[in-house]
Amino acid sequence: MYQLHIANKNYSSWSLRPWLLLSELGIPFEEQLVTFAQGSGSSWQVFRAFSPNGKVPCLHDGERVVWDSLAIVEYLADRHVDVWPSDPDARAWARCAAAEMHAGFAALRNQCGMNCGLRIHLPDALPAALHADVSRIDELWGEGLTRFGGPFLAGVKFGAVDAFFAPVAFRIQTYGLNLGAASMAYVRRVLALPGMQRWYAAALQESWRDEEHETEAQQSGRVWQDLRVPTA
Ligand SMILES: N[C@@H](CCC(=O)N[C@@H](CS)C(=O)NCC(=O)O)C(=O)O
Repeated sequence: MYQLHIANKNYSSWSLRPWLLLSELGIPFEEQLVTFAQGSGSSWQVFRAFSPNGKVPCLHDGERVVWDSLAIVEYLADRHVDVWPSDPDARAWARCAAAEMHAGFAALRNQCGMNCGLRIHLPDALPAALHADVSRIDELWGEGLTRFGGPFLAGVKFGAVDAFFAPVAFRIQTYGLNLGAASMAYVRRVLALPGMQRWYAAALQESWRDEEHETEAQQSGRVWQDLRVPTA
């Protein structure tokens, strides 16, 4: 059976992507959760025990080791149906959109780190780069939903492109970001997925706190709610 190495569910946006894809497609896997280590660079040393680049997620399939979320998705696509849509137009679009997420949206990733259990007020006027990222996501989602008819980004079925944007749904919830009506309806659909609900419930039960992620959250805006269980 596949073993998927991930980090804290509250923080690890890259881990969420393959975890959600495996969960929603009903592909059996064993989760190996290793919490972030305190201190800059310390996680790298810990994660190196199972991941060549010292990062999560990392998939083990017997002796075979596959690291990086996009490579994991492609590895799964070679073995399972419905990772990418079967329609060639939808498949090409889904791959482009997932690649754009994988390589881009730096402002959103840096200024609105995933922190599932927190609720944060951002300043009224979003920094320009963050505003541009949010607008592009709104545009991209609108395009996918219209062109392929929804309810998911590349058509009727949930797939890798939705998994790639799933952490954005948590960010929208945490930071109260506002997108157009179609995108907000899509966010509600993604948050309601059984896999997302399981991930979220587990994230709220985590009593670990990672200093670096917590500081980032404090710097991004005003934290007005913390729904997580208290620290251990
Ligand atoms: N491009 C990588 C990014 C992976 C990544 O940055 N993972 C973070 C956790 S969400 C990590 O392992 N950080 C540990 C560190 O940098 O020390 C992917 O797509 O998997």
